[in-house]
Amino acid sequence: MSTGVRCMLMRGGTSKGAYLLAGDLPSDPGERDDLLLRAMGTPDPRQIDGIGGAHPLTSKVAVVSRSADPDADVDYLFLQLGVAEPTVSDRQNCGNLLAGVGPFAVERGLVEAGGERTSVRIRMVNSGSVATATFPTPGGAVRYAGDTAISGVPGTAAPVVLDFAETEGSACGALLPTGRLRDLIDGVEVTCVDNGMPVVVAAAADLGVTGYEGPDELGALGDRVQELRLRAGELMGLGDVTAASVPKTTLVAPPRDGGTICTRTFIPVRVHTSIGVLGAVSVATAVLLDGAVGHDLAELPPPGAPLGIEHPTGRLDVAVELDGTAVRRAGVVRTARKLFDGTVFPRSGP
Ligand code: NQM
Repeated sequence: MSTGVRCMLMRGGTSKGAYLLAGDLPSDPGERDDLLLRAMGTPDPRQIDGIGGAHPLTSKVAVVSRSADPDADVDYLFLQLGVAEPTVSDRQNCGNLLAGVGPFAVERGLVEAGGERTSVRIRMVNSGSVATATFPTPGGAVRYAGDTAISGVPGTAAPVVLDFAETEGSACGALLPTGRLRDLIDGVEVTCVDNGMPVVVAAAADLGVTGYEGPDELGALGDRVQELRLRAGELMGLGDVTAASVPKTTLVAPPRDGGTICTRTFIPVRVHTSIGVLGAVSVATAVLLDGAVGHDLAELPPPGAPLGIEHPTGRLDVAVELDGTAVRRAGVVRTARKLFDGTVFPRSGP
């Protein structure tokens, strides 16, 4: 292992990460995590001695393997690595890195390309749920170039359509993990929701901001958000979430760019430059629920139309179909790109 590990660097949606085959990594999770920390250059705020990008959105790993589940083609384990802290967490999904998993599986020969387009059924090991990714594979090879633009990524690329089957909470086991549409925490009304990502939704105005500030202007709210999510984490059955990457917190305000709702998201205390895919799916689900925080602030589209989740660098359109308070399905369009394929050399010491 000290000589290097086969690794592909990919942009998945608005995130970037290292994609590896499970078989190329130590099977012991402790040894695996240690190797990944050394490969990414964690702990160090600059990750200068590794391939991490010095931000949670670029300190991510996808571990992929063939699936033994008859309902899936591949298994995808997402690992969020700390930047300055030596942490590795498998307690959340990542819908952005998910966009690269299908192409990676074809690139590595785990799945055969199926014609003009290929659909790959991906079991998200972190939550046990299955997503289907569909992307162009003309002539049997993944095509990354295309006309699809997503907010937060310059230029255009080929679309990766992600479909999520019904979920019952990714980490919490329920769509409304506290059993209520609203909870009152430290005088702030929140809705705790988990449709793929545990999120605490609060009105921006209740935290004394407009919700239209840029990420840099909201950094000072970090301590307040941490207090809120610590209490929410307990109510959601997640226990002590001091060092966990979930729940996220999303502040909502009325839309102002033709979308459904405006968002500013903390992951978990740093402000996201956009919003996570499954985070957006969870927020969209909350605003659809009559009585939830955000419902009255939203400009809801006609039934069946996508919900436009506005964020600091644009908008993420999410399709969510509900049946009462049960989720039928959710979908989103992303893009992904192979950036580099080769061997990563983890540093030798801790
Ligand atoms: O919500 C950031 C991201 C994510 C996670 C985060 C994600 C998701 O933007 O599905 O993609 O919430 O930590 O990649």
